[in-house]
Amino acid sequence: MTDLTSFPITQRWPARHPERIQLYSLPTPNGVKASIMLEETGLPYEPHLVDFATDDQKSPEFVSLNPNGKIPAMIDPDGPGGEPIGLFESGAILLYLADKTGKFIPADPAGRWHAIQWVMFQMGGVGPMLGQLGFFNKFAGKDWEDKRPRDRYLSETKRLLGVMDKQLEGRDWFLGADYSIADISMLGWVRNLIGFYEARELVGFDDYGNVAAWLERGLARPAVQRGLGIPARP
Ligand SMILES: N[C@@H](CCC(=O)N[C@@H](CS)C(=O)NCC(=O)O)C(=O)O
Repeated sequence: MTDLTSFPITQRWPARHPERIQLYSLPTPNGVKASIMLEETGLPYEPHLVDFATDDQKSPEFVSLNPNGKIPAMIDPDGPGGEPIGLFESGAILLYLADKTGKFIPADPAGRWHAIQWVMFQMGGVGPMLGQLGFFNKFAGKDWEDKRPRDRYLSETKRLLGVMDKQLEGRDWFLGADYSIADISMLGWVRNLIGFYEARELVGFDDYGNVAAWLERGLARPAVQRGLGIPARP
């Protein structure tokens, strides 16, 4: 019987199936990277809802697994050498699950590095910039009279969409014919930009036809649709 009691997070979110991967998350653009990947790979896992309304992500139990206090985080009871491993940072989680399963990352070294490169592009650019644009367009920042902060993130978002659009010219997915963790890292962000963040008109999304077609292809995947709702909100 797998024992995860050495992970304090399991005191607040008990593992009913400790032999399965434990996911601590919420369906936000960073959270859904992990749930989509888990759904795509078919690995057995147990999702736990981390509720921002009660600041669960800052609780001592959560911070014991992720000192950065942000979702997603996970425990794989069957980590390297058969020992349990805890992980945070969605990019690291995607890479770990890709390596564990050999899925959604090319086997050849050059292709593998290209996948990592686009995941880094998402982690360092797409996530932070689109997230800030969301803040200034939809949330507290929208009331700021000075529009220069919003416009800085707007122009950077448009620039990034341009980079993505160029890469997707003549390609179904970021790496070409094969869907990969690069796509998984970005789908939730672009969906949020034009959905929840209500920035479709603002960024002129229809100017980025390759990105729009890619998003549609991604959202048509059943595992993506399932992952977008996991863990279910109360
Ligand atoms: N670089 C981190 C970012 C994680 C992140 O920003 N998560 C957000 C949700 S999308 C969060 O937990 N926010 C709650 C908070 O900051 O308190 C990753 O990719 O995992």
